[in-house]
This record gives sequence, C-alpha cells and structure tokens, in this order.
Amino acid sequence: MTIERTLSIIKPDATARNITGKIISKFEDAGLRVVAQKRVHWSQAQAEKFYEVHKERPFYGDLVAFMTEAPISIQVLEGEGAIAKNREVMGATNPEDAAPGTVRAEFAENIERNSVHGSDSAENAAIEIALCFDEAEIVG
Ligand code: IDP
Ligand code: MG
Repeated sequence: MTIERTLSIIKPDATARNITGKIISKFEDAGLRVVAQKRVHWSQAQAEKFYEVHKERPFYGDLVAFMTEAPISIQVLEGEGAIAKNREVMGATNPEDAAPGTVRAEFAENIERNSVHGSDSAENAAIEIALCFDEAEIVG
C-alpha cells in the first residue's frame, strides 16, 4: 500500500445537522489524517464545475442546487490506500445499500442527500484536490 491523498466533502445535509465532527471522527478512526480543511459555501458556478463529470445525468441540476444550499466542509485526507479507505468508510451512494457503521448508513438522508463526497480514483483525487486547494494549503 502506498500513502495517498483523497478529496473529501461533508455535504450541506450534514453541516446543517451539525455532525461535521462525528463524520471526521470516522475518518480519523480509520487511520485517515486531515491534512487540509476549509468550510465554504459554494456558488452555483463552483458546484457546476466540481460535478461537471455528471452534467449529462438526470440528477445534475438537483445535485448542484443541493450542494449550494448550505456550507460544506472540504478536506484532503491522507493515509495508506486513502482513496479506497475513504470510500469504504463512506459506504454506498444509496444509504439503503450502505454497510452498517459507514457514514452513509448512519447519517445519510437519501441517495442525493448522502452526507459525504469522496474521490473515486487516483486521477480524480488529484484533479479534485487541485480544484479545491492551493498546494500551500495542504499542511500535513
Ligand atoms: P458517489 O458520491 O458515491 O461517488 P456518484 O455516482 O458519483 O456517487 O454521484 C455523485 C452524487 O450525486 C452522489 O453522491 C449523490 O449526492 C448524487 N446522486 C447519485 N445518484 C443519484 C440519484 O440517482 N438521484 C439523486 N442523486 C444522486
Ligand atoms: Mg462519485
């Protein structure tokens, strides 16, 4: 296993319920370290750009509206196999399919309002991290 970095977002449904810390605890308990973090309120343009890969999907407009309705917490997580490990801690996209103990099983409201984002590949992790953070903001 190699040390990787991945992009994680705590989504508006979760920040609104004040459970940011509970979610971060799950990452830390799994051996992932927060090496960069900020709380921001995305504009429509920022959300559209981040989710550009999904622009042909039927839920794109709703997803952009959801991601801009309240602040989000964006973090870079670092650790051994961080990309897959983060996805494991997050659980399946649809909370009905998410394994017990995962973030989405415990906290997600539904398939859209599912509390967290995580990069799905090394390539996308690099793209998403560069989109959200300057190199100098990643401090270890
Ligand atoms: P992921 O977040 O597990 O990687 P993706 O398929 O990349 O899932 O979808 C991105 C986000 O779009 C999901 O996390 C969720 O918020 C939303 N989403 C995905 N599928 C649906 C759907 O069928 N209906 C509504 N929203 C969806
Ligand atoms: Mg995805």
